[in-house]
Amino acid sequence: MAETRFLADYRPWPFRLIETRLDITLAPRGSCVRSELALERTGPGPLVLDGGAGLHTLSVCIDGAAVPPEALAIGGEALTIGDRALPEGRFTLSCTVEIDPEANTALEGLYLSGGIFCTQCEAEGFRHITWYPDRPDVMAPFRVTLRSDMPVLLSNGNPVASGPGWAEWHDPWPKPAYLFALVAGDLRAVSGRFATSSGREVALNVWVRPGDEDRAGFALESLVKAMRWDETAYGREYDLDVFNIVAVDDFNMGAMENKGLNIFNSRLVLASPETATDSDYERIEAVIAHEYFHNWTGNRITCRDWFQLCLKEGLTVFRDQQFTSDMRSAAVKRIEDVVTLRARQFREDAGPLAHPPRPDRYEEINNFYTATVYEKGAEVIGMLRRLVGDDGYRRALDLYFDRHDGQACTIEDWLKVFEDATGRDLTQFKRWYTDAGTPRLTMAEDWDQGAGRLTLRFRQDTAPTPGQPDKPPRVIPIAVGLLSPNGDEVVPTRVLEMTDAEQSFAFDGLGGRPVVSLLRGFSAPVTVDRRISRSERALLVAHDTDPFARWEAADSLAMDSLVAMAAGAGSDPALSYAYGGVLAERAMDPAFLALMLRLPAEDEIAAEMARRGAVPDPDAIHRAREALMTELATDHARVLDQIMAEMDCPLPYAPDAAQSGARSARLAALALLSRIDGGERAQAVWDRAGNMTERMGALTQLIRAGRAEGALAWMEQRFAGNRLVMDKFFTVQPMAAAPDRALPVARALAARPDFDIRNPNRFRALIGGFGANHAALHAADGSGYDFVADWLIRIDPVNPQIAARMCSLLETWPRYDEGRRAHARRALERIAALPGLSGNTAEMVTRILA
Ligand code: 0A1
Ligand code: ZN
Repeated sequence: MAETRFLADYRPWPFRLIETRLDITLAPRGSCVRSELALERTGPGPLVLDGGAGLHTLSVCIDGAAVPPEALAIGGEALTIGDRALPEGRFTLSCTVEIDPEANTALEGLYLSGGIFCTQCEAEGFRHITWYPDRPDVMAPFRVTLRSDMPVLLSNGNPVASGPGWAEWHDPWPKPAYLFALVAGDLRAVSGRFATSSGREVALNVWVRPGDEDRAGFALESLVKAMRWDETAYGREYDLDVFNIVAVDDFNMGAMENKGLNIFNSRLVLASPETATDSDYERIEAVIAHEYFHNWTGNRITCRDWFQLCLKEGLTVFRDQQFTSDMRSAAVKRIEDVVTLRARQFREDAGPLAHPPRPDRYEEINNFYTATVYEKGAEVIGMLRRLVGDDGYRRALDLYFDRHDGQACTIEDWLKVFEDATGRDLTQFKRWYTDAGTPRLTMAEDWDQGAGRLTLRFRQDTAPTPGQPDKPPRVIPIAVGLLSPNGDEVVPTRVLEMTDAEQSFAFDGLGGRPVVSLLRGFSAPVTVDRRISRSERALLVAHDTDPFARWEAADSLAMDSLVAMAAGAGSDPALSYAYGGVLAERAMDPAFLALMLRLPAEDEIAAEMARRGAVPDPDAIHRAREALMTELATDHARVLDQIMAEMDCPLPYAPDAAQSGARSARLAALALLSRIDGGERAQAVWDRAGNMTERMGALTQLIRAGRAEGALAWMEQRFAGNRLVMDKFFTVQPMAAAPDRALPVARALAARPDFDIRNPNRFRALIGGFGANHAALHAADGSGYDFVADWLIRIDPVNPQIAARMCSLLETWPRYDEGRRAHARRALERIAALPGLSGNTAEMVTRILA
C-alpha cells in the first residue's frame, strides 16, 4: 500500500532548477531520454529525484563526469545523490534513461496511441519519462529536441528549428514537469490564426489522424472563441507563437493543458453532425475552453503542491462555466451545472469518499481529480464572487495575476488576494476549502400580519464526514426573492449572508404574506429543507422570475412525488397540473422547457431518499419513475405531440444553443410519449433522423421499448470503423435496457472482440453505461456489483487509473438495504484481496469500505 502524504509536511525543494534540456529519441520499444538539468543549491540535503520502475538508467553525470557509485542510490522511486558529491554553486546534472512506450498500458508518461507517441504527465507522469524533481513547485524553461522518423514532432512552447527526423522546441515560460508534453506521429492539421489584443500573431493547429480533418473544424472555432473571451472577460492574452491541440484515441481523462500543446481525448475534439450529439458539441466547446483557460489559471500560475489542485481546477471550471453561459443560455447552463453537481459531487460528499476541495492527505493524487475538487471548487468561487460582487471579483483576479504570475501558489494566496482587493476577512469562508460535506440548510418562516414582517429562520448542519466529525458553521450566501400570492415579485433578489449555526433575517413593509423564492441561482452548494405547500411550489413553478429557482420548484415537486411513489403512495395530481402549466407556456426557451420536463434520475431519487433517512429500493424507484412518466405522457399527449412537431429543426444542422435547445425539448417530449406508444414515434424519428442527436434520442427509446434491433444493426454497419460512435453503441444499450435485461446485454457486449479494455473510452462506455442503469447496478442479487467488480479486477493490471476512477460506481453502497450492502461489500473485498492490486485501486476500495 502506498504511503499517505500530508499537506502539513510540505517543504520547499532545496535546489533551484534553472533550465531543463531534453533530447529524446523515440522508438516504440526503447526510447532514449537524455536530460540536462541546470541546478543550484538553495538549502541543505541530498539531491533526490523522482522516477518510476520503468526507467532503465544508463548514466548519471554531474558536470560531465559520472557520479561515483558510492554517492549514487537508485531505489524503487528515487534517485539520490549524496550531499558531498554535489558541487557548490551551479552545476549540470545529466541523466540518460531508456523507456518502453509500447509496454505502457497505464497511459501515464510516454505511450503510444494508435501509432502516435504522446505523453500524459499530470499529476506525476513525468517521472515515468526520466529522473526529475516531479513536483509542481519546481518550474523551469524547457528546451527539447525530438528525434523520430514520424512526420510531425511537437513539444511545448515555440518551434526553434527542425530537419529530417528531428525538431527542436523552446518553452520560455517556466513550468513544472506535469505540463510537459511531446507528440510524434502521422498527423494532419486543421489550422487557423489568431491575433491577440496586443497584436501578437498566433498560429493555431488542431492535429488529427489523416481522414479526421473534416471533424476538427468545430474544435478550432471553439478555440478562437475561448481565446477572444479570455481577453475580454479576464484581460488574459496568449503568450506563445503557436497553440497546438492534438487528438488521441487513448487517453485516461478528457484533456490536458500542457503548455502550448494541449492533448485531448479524441471524443472532445472530433465532431460532425452525423457522429456527434448536441451535448458532445457543447462539451467540446467547454473543454477546449477549459484547457485554454488553464494557460493562465494553472500554467502561468500553478499549484505549490497537489493538495492545492482546486486552485487551478476550481477556478478553471468556474471560468469555463462562465464562458459557456456567455456563449449559450446562462439560465440553462446554471441548471445543467447544478444537476451535474448534485449527481456527482453531492453524491461524493454524502458517501465514504467525501473529502474537502482542498484535502490535507492522500495516498494517490490521481484519485483526487474528483467532482469535489473540480465542481465544488468552482461553486466555492461562485460564492466568493457573490459575496464580494462582480467588481470585487475582477479586482481580486487582476491582483492574483499581477502578484502571482510565474509562481506556484496555495489556497491561502488565493484567498489573500480577495482579502487585499476587497478588505473582507475570509477566515470563516476558508472552511469551504478545508471542510468536507454538503451543509443542510433548514428554513422556517414567521409571518407577522400586523407588522407586515416576514422572518426567515435558518439553521445549518453538516453531517460528519470521514476524518472530520465536527463541522463548524460556514458562511452561506443565501439569495432570496419574494413573490406575492398572485406571482408578482415584491422583493427582488437579496443575498443574505448566514454565518452562524442559526440565524434569522427579517423583511419588513410587506402588504401580505409572500412566497419565498429561496437559494436563487443556487447561490450556495447546500441542500434545502423547508416546509412549503404544494400550491406555493406550483406558484414558483409558474411565476418565479429566477430561472434556477423556477426549475428547482418543478424539480422538487417531482422529487417529492417520486419519493412518495417509491414508498408506495399514489402520484400527486398537483405535479401533472404544474406540468400542464409549463407545457402551455409558449414563450419558454425550448432548452429550459426540456429541463422543466426532465424528471430526477433514479440515482438522484435514491440519494434523496437516503438523505431523508429512508432506505431506497432501486426496483421501486424504477417503477415509480416509469409510472410517473407514463402518467405525464398520458395526461399531456396532445401538447407533447405539438411540441415534437414545433421543435422539428430546419436544415442545415447547427450545434448552436437555439437548435440544440429545440432538439432537446423535442427529445424530452419523445421520451415521455415513448412510454405510451410502444416506441412508434421513436421509430419515426429514427427513420427520418438527420443527425446523431436525434438518432441517440430515438435509439434510447427504441431500446427501452425492446425494438432497437434494426437500428442497432444499422449503426454497427454504418459506423463500424468509428470508435467514438461505437462507444455510444456500447453505452446506450446497457444504460437504456430494462433493469433485468441490462446485465445480459452488457455481458454480450463485453464478449465482443471490439471491447478493447486498453482503450479507456471503450471500457468507460460499457462499464459506465451499465453503472448508469441504477436498478441493474443495484440488483438485489448482487449480480450488478459482481459484474462491475469482475471488470475492475481485469482492468486494474492494465490501467490502474481507470480502475480506480471506476470504483466510484460502488461508492453509494451504504445507502441500500442489508442484503445489497452485503453483496457490495463482498464485491469490494474481492477486489481488495487481489494479489498485486494497484495502489490507486487499493486506496479507493479501502476508503469505500471504511
Ligand atoms: N488537468 C486536466 C485533467 C487531467 C488530470 C489528470 C490527468 O491524468 C491523470 C489527465 C488530465 C484538466 O483539468 O483538464
Ligand atoms: Zn482542468
